[in-house]
Amino acid sequence: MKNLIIISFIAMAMLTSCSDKKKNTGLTFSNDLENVSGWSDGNTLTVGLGHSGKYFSKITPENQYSFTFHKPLKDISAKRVKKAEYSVWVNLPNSTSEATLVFSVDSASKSMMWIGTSTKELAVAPNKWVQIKGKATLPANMNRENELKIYVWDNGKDPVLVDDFEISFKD
Ligand SMILES: [Ca+2]
Repeated sequence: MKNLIIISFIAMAMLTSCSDKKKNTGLTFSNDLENVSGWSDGNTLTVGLGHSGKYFSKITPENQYSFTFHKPLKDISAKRVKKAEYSVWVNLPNSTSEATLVFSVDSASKSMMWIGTSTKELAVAPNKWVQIKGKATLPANMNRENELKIYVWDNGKDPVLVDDFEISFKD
């Protein structure tokens, strides 16, 4: 009997762990904060028709900086971060609108690295979601205390919608 109780206990535990994938559905909301670390929203989170789902980051000439990924290099990897590949989807209202995908590394007092990929370099059709991509190679002597940032900068005259960042590092 004792064995049976232990077996059923294990079965119960397995069931619980299998159904542990929480979803934000109905009236239940969860957030394990695992994906929030390293991101700040800059008061740009907007509800509407996103590239994915209904949430995106909306930037304007007045509030120019999108959702931002920011971490000290030492917190990204225990080894030296050598390369980064990153992308984001943007939606511009006019053919004259402009936004720039920015990769930067800053020390406490100054900018050590800045790479901007402008929508001007792409044939961006208005009111369509388009993907912008960037790549960066970090110099070997880069101080690991320095903070890396990736975000979209609204350097044009119109609001710009931003969604679906993808960032990968090689160490
Ligand atoms: Ca989204």
